[in-house]
Amino acid sequence: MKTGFTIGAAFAATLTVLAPAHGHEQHGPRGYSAGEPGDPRQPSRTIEVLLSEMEFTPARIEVRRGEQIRFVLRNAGKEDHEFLLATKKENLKHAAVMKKHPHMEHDEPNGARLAPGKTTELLWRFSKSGTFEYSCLIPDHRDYGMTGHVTVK
Ligand SMILES: [Cu+2]
Repeated sequence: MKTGFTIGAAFAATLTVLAPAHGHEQHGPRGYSAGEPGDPRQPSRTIEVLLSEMEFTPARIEVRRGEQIRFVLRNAGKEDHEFLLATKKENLKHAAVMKKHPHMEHDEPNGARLAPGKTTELLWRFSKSGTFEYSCLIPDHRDYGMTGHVTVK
């Protein structure tokens, strides 16, 4: 009597059911909380933003839903600063992580870290309406006032 030869294979098959890998926690399943990376072939409006201790200039901007903005970011200060475009909720969560890892670098479509005197550009499409933020999450900078607001109508 030979029984049980196929049991092993059937058992193995049930073990292949795995939870999907958890992506980068900051991003939702469809990408970014404040819209999406821009398309360089589409028209855009340029907005220059200066970063310094401890503020963004301008600290408030308004855009139309669907509008594409070419942010020209310049660190006019004496320390490193960053510009991270997200919802307030996401930035607060991210800030908590950065308290533990203050030298965390960002090289993502929705953010940049700049050394003093540096300039960079960020192309962004505000595809969602609502209120979003750009904030510097280097420990304490946000608390000292380094947050700007974007209203998307
Ligand atoms: Cu800063």
